Amino acid sequence: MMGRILIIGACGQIGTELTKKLREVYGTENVVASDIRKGEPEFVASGPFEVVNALDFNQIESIIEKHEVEDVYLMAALLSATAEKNPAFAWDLNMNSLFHVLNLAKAGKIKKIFWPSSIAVFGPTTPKQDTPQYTVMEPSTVYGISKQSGERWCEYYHNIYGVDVRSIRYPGLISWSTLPGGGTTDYAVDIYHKALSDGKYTCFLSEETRLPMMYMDDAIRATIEIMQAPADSIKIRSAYNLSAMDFTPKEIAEAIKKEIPDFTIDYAPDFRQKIADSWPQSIDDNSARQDWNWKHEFDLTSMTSDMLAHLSEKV
Ligand code: AKB
Repeated sequence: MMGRILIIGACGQIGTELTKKLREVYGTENVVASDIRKGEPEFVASGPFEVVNALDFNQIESIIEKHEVEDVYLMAALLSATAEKNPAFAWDLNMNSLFHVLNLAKAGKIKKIFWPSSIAVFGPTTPKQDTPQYTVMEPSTVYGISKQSGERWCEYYHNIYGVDVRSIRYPGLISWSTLPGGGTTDYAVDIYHKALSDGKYTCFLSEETRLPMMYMDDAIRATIEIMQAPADSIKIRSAYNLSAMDFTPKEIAEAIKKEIPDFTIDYAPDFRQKIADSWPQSIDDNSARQDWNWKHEFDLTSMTSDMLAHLSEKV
């Protein structure tokens, strides 16, 4: 039997859905969810769960030994907007949790790591359209600085110690079943909830702010596919650009209006505008498409129909 999988940060936006999908693929007992605190009782009861502080090396090591873990998905992180409010803690959490897992792999205690990077590795001096895999990277947020440094360390541990670490630069992620926690792209989830509950939404980004985005189904599939790919097809050991769609608040509002004609939007940009303005508008992800056969499925129209259908059932 293959070793088990550990997800650190399993109660977050990506972690919750990743846990469910990995359990479908590998069996509930083979996927251990963990987070700093217990999440929804239903989620905690749905399979093996451990309370783990991502900053506690010994705790992670003992859970790995207890459950005979082979692969770790390290999803714990402070996202862009929250990180700006607490830069020192963001740096500590985002970097040291990664070092713990990289060092466990270096010591031969685990075989494979997934660690999420982000479009936040790019900055105001990066070309904004079709941002290439290799380009100028001068991130201006603490989150982006931590992700860029993390990428460098992943590549270093791979090159020097042979650690099998794989990573994706996620764009903004949109999901009906879990809420985002403290990102700049969170508006693209809130807008669907408010469209159904209030028929209107006040957006914290301006109407023409274009950002790369992806539906969660695609993001989870990409995460599992990059981890399942043969090691020699993963040519990039920092992190892969990944793309599905890009849109502005005005365009997502228009897509919603096609299904909810009375929906209205207004704009009140806040501190997150500056973060969004420093990021790419669209991403060139040819390397991921060539190396491990990445293909997205959802665009703005199909995502909007799926989001509204699922959220309407919940209301
Ligand atoms: C954020 O907005 O901080 C995240 C991201 C793009 O990494 N969604």
